[in-house]
Amino acid sequence: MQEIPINTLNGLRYGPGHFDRAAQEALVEDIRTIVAEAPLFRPVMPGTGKPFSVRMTNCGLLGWVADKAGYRYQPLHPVTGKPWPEIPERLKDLWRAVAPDAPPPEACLINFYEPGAKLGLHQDRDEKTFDAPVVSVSLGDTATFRVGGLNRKDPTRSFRLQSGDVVVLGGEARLIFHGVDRILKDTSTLLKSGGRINLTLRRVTPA
Ligand code: MD6
Ligand code: FE
Repeated sequence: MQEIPINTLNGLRYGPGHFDRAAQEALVEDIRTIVAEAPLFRPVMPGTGKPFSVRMTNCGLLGWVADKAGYRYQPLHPVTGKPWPEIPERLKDLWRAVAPDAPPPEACLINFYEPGAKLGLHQDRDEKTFDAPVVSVSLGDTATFRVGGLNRKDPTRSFRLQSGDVVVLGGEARLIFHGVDRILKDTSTLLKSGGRINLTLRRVTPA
């Protein structure tokens, strides 16, 4: 993992090619199993009700949802009313490897981007603790990932996330603004119909 200093903050780490092709394929299989049990849904912005361009689901004890009422973590799928499936062992292994001092992850948000989808600049701050990092895995088409500082107006830089790459936002960088500008079409053969999956593992409650 390489440390990427961002606006003088430490704690943004980048692991290019952390997962090889075989591991990426195994992760996609894990995700297919999860999506069969916990179907993708399209969240809407609180207040305005504007739909996100990404579709989502979760695994873990808690899942992140967004609807007219707000952003929150909840133990049940908003459509099926069932508990979220378990976090795959392969992802728990990743968490232990990159966040050995943190308690186990409670939530894994699964974002699915079709070509054209994006994710606005945001902070991950709906958790009740910011002590643990947020750990992400990219699968499928390459994304341009933008990272800034602790204030929305701070300068940003962007870099490409390819299939198999891992990003960790921890330490001083735990609450930096970040987002996905665009998905670069046909840059990966991992997903048969194209697009991109991003997985983010989080600790939600204090240990
Ligand atoms: C994405 N990622 O890569 C969106 N959040 O599609 C995130 O929002 C993210 O990559 C927290 C930590 C790492 C991330
Ligand atoms: Fe995020």
